[in-house]
Amino acid sequence: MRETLTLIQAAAWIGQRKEGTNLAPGWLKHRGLLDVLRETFLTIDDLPELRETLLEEEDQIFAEHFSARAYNFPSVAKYNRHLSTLVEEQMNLLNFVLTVGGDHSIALGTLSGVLRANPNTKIIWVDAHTDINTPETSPSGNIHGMPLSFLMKLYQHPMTDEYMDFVPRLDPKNVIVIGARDIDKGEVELITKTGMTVYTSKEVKAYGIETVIKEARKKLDPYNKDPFHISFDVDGIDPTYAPSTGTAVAGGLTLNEAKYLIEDVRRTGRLNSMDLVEINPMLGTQEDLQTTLDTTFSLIQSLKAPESKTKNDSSDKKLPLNLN
Ligand SMILES: [Mn+2]
Repeated sequence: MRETLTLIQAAAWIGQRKEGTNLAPGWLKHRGLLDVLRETFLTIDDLPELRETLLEEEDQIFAEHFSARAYNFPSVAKYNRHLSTLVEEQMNLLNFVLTVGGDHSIALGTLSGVLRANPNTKIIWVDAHTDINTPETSPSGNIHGMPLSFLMKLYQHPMTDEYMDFVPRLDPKNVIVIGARDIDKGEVELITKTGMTVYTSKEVKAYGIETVIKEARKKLDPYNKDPFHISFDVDGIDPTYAPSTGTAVAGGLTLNEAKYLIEDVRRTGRLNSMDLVEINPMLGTQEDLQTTLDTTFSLIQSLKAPESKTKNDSSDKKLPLNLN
């Protein structure tokens, strides 16, 4: 169980079109994020915020020559190349790496870093969407809906390949999406083609989160040996719990379901990293912001080690189970 946490603040927003996700790490810190983390981990290593540089000219030239759509592609790719190095370094220190976004395009960087450090890592992707569009299938052209396709190398083009050489290939059978309920037409085809497992939020309601996460883990990691990464998009939860996000869709996971999921994976002792993305403090009323904040902190508290057994743990200092 990793007890030292590295906090990476991925202050990014250009993977989609609503400014504000870049402000989430600073806002969360201002509202007490470090205190919440200190309750949950023994040591916190808080790295400086990683800001974007908008390469306007390069992005514009790219857009003029590219036949499909992927807005700000060079800027997003270069940001994530940098982020991947940072994540890889921190993973190699055997720290728990929590990356607070940012929009979900930052998963290009976090997953690349995590997979370079541990190629066997299994990914649990909590999201209202499946984020597997390519620049050809995407209705919006926003890269936050495309990270899985780039990671799986489903889209290859000399213009994008040139920027994506830092991305290792993610095997589709090493990722499971949970909570999806807004899947684009082109994505359905890609899901079928890759065989990626998706549990919709309806399936979570039907079978129960306990069954779904147990099945997901068994499928990803049948021998109970591999590390896990959770890429958590707050729009995976129902908007009643996390309204301050850019692409909210009704009918999501309850907070308790989301917490159970995180606690279950953490209990394996092999959850080594997590992303928390798409929080946008510029969206919603004061009440919406408070609700989103409470939810975010509650999700982070789910990381509290349920049975913090280390070799030297001779006292009965066990942390209590946190299942409510
Ligand atoms: Mn997402």
